[in-house]
Amino acid sequence: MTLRASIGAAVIAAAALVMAAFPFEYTSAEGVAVAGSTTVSLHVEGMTCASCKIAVRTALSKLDGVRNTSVDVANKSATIEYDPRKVTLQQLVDAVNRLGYQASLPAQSGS
Ligand SMILES: [Cu+2]
Repeated sequence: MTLRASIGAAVIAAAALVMAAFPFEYTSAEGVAVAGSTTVSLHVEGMTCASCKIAVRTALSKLDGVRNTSVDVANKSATIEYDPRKVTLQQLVDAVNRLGYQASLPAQSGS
């Protein structure tokens, strides 16, 4: 029956779309391909107290894909464990910057 055939075609098309939208290999901004989880330390300027620390940590935790965040005010850093398939490094930086702090990407260890 043609209806059944067209449903089958639609399912195949949908599957093809999903595969196209989610390529198998993910490459993070640092050029490191990671499966599921990666950790980055952002440099964060402007944090001065415990409230800043909580604000940054909370904002980061709200992002889908962020698993763990630890913020160190003294060292001006935020260490984030995240799933690069769900959230990008730029989104992490933006979340901190929206609060009024200045987050920057860590200097890459050169090759
Ligand atoms: Cu503060």
